[in-house]
Amino acid sequence: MSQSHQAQIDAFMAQVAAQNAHEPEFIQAVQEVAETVIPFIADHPQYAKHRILERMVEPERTIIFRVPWTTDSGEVQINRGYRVEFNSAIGPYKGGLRFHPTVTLSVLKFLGFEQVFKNSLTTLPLGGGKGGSDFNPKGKSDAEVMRFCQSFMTELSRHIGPNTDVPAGDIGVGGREIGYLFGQYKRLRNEFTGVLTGKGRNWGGSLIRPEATGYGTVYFAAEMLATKGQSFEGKSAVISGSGNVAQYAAEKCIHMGAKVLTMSDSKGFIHDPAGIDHAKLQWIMDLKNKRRGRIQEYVNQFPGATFHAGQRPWGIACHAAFPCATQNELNEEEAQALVNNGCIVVTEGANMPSTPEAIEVFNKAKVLFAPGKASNAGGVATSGLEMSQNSLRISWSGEEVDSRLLNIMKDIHSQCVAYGKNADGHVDYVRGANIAGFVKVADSMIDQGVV
Ligand code: NDP
Ligand code: 2IT
Repeated sequence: MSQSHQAQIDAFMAQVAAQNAHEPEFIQAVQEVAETVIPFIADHPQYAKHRILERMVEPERTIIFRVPWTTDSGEVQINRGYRVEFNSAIGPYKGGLRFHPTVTLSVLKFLGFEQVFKNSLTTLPLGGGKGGSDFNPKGKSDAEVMRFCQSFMTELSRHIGPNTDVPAGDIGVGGREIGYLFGQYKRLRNEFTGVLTGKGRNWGGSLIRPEATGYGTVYFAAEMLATKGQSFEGKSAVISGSGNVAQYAAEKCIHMGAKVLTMSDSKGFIHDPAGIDHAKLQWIMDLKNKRRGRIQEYVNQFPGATFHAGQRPWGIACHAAFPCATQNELNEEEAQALVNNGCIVVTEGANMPSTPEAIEVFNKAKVLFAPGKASNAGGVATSGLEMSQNSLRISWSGEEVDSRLLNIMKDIHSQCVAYGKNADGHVDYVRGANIAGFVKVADSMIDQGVV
């Protein structure tokens, strides 16, 4: 990178850091975009003239609210609720809700900022937003989760709508929570609309939406491997997480002929050298989704496997790695271990799971590396397909949705290659995703004037 580009990036980031002090995750996400997009803007001065990037790092609107609710024993609890409506240049705000004790404004701003680029890459008319709460659904009864969701939606309902802002799930928000949120919105507004995605099959949900993020991530990884003339047949895969994204990434890996060696949760990982097959994965899905148990219970059921308390799975030798749990869950040392053990492709199912230092390691080693904003976009893309079906008041078959998802992932891959291919043929998917995502939003912002 030239010295003058570096100076521009440093000056831009100094301003962002000053205006967003105490928001480390947000600054990390902006830094990654600035490093790739500012050199591009240098060759396309219209974006500098309209101060597009400066506008893009400022959310259009941030809503923060009190969420009071009562436990089953009658105690009053108070949580904080958020919705960051980041950018609506190409469509209504769209993005998930996260319920987890680590939720802060910084975390939701990083997620909302990345969502703008991701949604642009999907080819669909979706703006970017994110929301959630520091509420912890773990260990709560269904009735407590319902009362929390109803209180959360009582305030959120003033700010969202099918043409304004359409939330969905993320960590801690699955089908159960979307149901309670939708029920309360409908009751308050007396209106049955597609205001949320990830809905139940009987009341407007799309087939394949639960599977879409994990499936899409593996479709994207298959496209990456295809650039080297390779496939998943006979390869080994290491997956972190055991929630929605991890489960369906595992399912698609197994479909494609890979051996899945690990899954994890926040307490540690399980390693099954024989491979997690369809039957074992079904057992994990029941454990996590119905019994709401912990991944370590796997080793009691399948004694060939081992549980590694407090550890992450990146030390296990594999061809392909899929971080599918949370941000900054794969650091420099762990990236080096993956490279040393022969890993050739790293495809992010989670949002920002690799630290900047880890990404540097992958780049140096010329490992195929895809950032979540490209490779996990299948979830929000299928949410976009759910919105289309709701507007048309029809429901497509699973095959129809799956084939649209596959085509969208191929399209995103092509966009990354178009903007990210280096002179030596290596594809920098981070640069490709950031620039391709940026251009569509930036051109739309110019068209719409200074708003
Ligand atoms: P789930 O709540 O279904 O599962 C989350 C998984 O990650 C669980 O196994 C959880 O373990 C683990 N996890 C969560 N927080 C931490 C933490 N701080 N440290 C270690 N492990 C943790 O969420 P999803 O599967 O939906 O989301 C996973 C990732 O994928 C997130 O980054 C999310 O933003 C991203 N994503 C999700 C999409 C979707 O459609 N759902 C779409 C695109 C991206 P435990 O049970 O112990 O907490
Ligand atoms: O990070 C994400 O893309 C999601 N959690 C899915 C968002 C959506 O609106 O489906």
